[in-house]
Amino acid sequence: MCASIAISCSLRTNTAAPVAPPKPLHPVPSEAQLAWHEMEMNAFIHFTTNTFTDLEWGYGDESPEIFNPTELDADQWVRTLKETGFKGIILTCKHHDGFTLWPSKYTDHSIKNSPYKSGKGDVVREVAEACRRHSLKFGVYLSPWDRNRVDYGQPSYVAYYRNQLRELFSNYGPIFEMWFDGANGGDGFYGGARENRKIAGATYYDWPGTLDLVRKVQPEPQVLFFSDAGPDLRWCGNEKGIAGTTNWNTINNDTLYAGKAGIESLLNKGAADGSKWILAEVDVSIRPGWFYHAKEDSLVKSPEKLFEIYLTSVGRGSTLLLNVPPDGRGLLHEADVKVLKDWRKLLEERFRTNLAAQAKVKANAYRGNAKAFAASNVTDGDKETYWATDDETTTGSLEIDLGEVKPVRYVLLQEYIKLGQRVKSFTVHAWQNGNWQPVVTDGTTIGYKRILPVNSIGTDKIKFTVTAAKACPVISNVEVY
Ligand code: FUL
Repeated sequence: MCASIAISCSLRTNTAAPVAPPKPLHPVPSEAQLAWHEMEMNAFIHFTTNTFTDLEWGYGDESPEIFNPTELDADQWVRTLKETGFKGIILTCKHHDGFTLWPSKYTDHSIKNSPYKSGKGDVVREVAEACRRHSLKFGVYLSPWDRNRVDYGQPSYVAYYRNQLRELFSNYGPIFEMWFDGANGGDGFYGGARENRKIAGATYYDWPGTLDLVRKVQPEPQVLFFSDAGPDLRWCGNEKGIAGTTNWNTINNDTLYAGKAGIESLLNKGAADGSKWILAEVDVSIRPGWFYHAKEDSLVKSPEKLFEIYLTSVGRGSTLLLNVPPDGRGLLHEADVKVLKDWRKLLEERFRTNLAAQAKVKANAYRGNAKAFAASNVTDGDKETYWATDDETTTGSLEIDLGEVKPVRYVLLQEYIKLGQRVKSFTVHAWQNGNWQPVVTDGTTIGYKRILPVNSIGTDKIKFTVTAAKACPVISNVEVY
């Protein structure tokens, strides 16, 4: 009796096998990379002797005695950055001049020989602790090029550099990102030699050995390494705040190494056939220089300019690393703080009402006709659900019905990148005067996030069409503002 009832029940309730989700398209991001994508905005802090000598690249012969911020308040830095939307901070613990913002036991060119707190100060600790208080992640920049060191260029310098990394990674809590700067301008003090020194960028530092060491000192949480060539994060190829309109998170890093000339365009775009997930970070300064100079107080970028940079970085699937340099008092300058706050307001205003949240969405097709992959998943506010097509279908479209004509300025798209970056090209149309009018005709990549400015149109329906993809498209979110 039971058996026959069971059979007829299963027929009635249609217990067909559930439709399987798409298989990942490799490479895919690591968990730490995914978390980093979601941070979206981090701040860079450039602070060292340059702040007091008015230079951008200290020569390495400056006296530690000039380092004397009289009102240093790391809490003001971190509080301001937290309030204005940043999720992490990367501090120049040592810039090219070689001066260390912590009392390193391996050098005298250090805060320990400055008047700051009578040589007892430690700016790395102050910033790391303020980050912890305000729940921001803390990252470090330790310049490989060191214009102070007598042995720069020798193997012993690499050992020195590693000792300093060991100090930073052992004593200041979890570090989320490690920034390796590829710059080497050649000339320097070098312990008094005052000469030009070049190193073989690809081999001198033995990066694999250095990274292994760091991972051993701090195995968890996983630190992400930034350099021109990764291995986790790559430079976006310029310092203007602009990721490529085509921005693949994938690239082949065996074709790259730190300092190699002519790779900017490749870094900017990535490679559709890349075998590694190495996403582009967009570093840019709020001022013309990376360090504070009083003469640049009137040249702080405007809130509108920062908004534009937000669109060309976060809006192109990258993470923004915005530099905000403290002044000689040891404070973020009033001019920068005002711009940051006004920019925040602008972001909130422009992205206040997501018109898609209340809209009806339909797709031309969805995976196995299963609800789990239906169009409505792109507006449910759940980043774990998505619209997907059948495996053999690499195109498809979504129609978002706003119900009535509304002014639209931005369309925001997100791929479910846990399953890889897939979309190669797409278009956006708006329904106007009884026709689909093209508003984006040449869209290429989407990735973690793509925000498209669409020129303030009035429309009641938006159509998003994937015209080509490496595998079936998997779209987790669509927003309309
Ligand atoms: C460059 C450096 O030379 C600049 O001083 C700055 O630190 C910037 C972020 O990277 O390579």
